[in-house]
Amino acid sequence: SSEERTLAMIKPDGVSGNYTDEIKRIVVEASFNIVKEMLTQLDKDTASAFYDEHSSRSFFPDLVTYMTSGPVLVMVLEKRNAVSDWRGLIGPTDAQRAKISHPHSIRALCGKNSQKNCVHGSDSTSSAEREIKFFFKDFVSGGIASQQHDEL
Ligand code: DAT
Ligand code: MG
Repeated sequence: SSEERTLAMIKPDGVSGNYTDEIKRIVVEASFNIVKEMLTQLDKDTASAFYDEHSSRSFFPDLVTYMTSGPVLVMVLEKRNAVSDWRGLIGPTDAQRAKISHPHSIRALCGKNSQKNCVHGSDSTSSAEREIKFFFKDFVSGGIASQQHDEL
């Protein structure tokens, strides 16, 4: 099918700030199907591995501390053009910039700055594939997925 999947995450400040329901409403309103979801607490190793591409950046230690500061809600979202549509919906990395340039974006809604930006979205279809496998090891597109469908 033409359906595509992306990995979305509501980060610790989004969950603790009670934005989960509002973000899920936006997700459903934008015609995404939430095919998997998992509330989990990232440990240091997991957060570091997830953001491995940024491991040499100066902000990396703070990023790992932030991402392990509370529960996160990880979701697999499905629709046509899921990857770029979700990136469009969340807005730019820096939530302060998002409030100006993309005032209706999710990061404008609940993000604080370039670190505490409330949500994650895969940046490409290959990242989406890696990130979905990272959190849902036995979840492969088109296969057992339909049997594991989690209703809202
Ligand atoms: P995105 O989450 O928009 O894909 P990214 O992949 O460049 O952005 O960075 C991953 C995360 O790292 C980002 O969501 C928050 C953190 N981060 C990025 N740039 C940062 C910066 N300049 N200062 C602090 N944290 C930053
Ligand atoms: Mg990224």
